[in-house]
Amino acid sequence: MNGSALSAMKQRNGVQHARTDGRTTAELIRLLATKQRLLVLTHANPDPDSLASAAGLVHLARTRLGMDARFAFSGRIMRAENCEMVRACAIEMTPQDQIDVSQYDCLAVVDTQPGFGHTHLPPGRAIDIVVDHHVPPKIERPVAPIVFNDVRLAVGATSSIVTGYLMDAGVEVPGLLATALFYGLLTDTADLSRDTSALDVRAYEYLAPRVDRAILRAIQKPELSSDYYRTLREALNSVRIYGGLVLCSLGRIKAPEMVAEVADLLMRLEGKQTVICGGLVGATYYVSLRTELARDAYDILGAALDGEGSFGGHGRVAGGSVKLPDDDERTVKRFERRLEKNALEALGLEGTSVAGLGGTKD
Ligand SMILES: [Mn+2]
Repeated sequence: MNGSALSAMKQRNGVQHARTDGRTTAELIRLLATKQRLLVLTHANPDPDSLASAAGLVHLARTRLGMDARFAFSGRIMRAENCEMVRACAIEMTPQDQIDVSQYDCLAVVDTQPGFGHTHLPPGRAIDIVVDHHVPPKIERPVAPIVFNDVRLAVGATSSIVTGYLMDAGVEVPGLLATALFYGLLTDTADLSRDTSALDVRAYEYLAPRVDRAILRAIQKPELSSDYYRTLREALNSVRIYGGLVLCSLGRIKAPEMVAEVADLLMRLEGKQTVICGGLVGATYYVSLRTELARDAYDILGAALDGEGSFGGHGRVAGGSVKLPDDDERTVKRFERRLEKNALEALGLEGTSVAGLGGTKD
């Protein structure tokens, strides 16, 4: 095992301690001070942790350095919770395709890294700043070295790292931003129950008294459409259980977030160990995987997709998508059979009998 693999393993096992000495923040501020205009980017369809991290970095650059800073996103804001977060916390964001990247002399990427499939960065442009907590992707040919590369695998949320910068820099965090960062931290660490480092706890304690509790509550329990409940009914009817593996096909869905929602819900089913949910939007098949096995969710999903599509994730959670040749029902069924077969093989469950939620063999 080489040195970096060993240190990655140590970091996974939580040996790496959260940095709290402010040296990293000082480096970041020194870099920002040499720039005029900052563009903050993240992965497509940003989740609460990435939304809050981006808003926090923009706030740091504007408040501490007086920079012209902006957050640009690609894809769409999914889940009723995330839409409510953006609305209620007044997160300023511009669609990436409406941005003239050449107007910015500083590019930052938060909660993801160049090289990830779900991260669409301006082609040919060097990235100056990366702030993330995911295992770095293997990149064949980076455009240029990243000047400030703060990737902390032991930290549960990028929101915690960004909160650390704000604390170190002495920048006051207003209530709405504190609420966003707090929610980002809660979602990525499942209320501090997983992947939680000393920095996550420190950020939590710093943000907690600043949070607008009524807004937080509104974000966590937003209204849901009747369409949501209809999809849920169909999804539950389709559940296939193979021992500890729960598979669920949502068929055609309006928006891809529903696969993750149902996967989360099914992870509370007694007896489950791994949940895989899939659904079709256009001709793209979206997959969400959750597991409580020791094996990384990313590895299991990789084996289940067997080289098809793109995917990401870490720890107990992974997601991906595969562009199918067409949206014909037979094409979808064929793909789902492949996915099911690969998943059963990956988990050593070949030959296990199948049951539905009602317990009847189907
Ligand atoms: Mn994150």
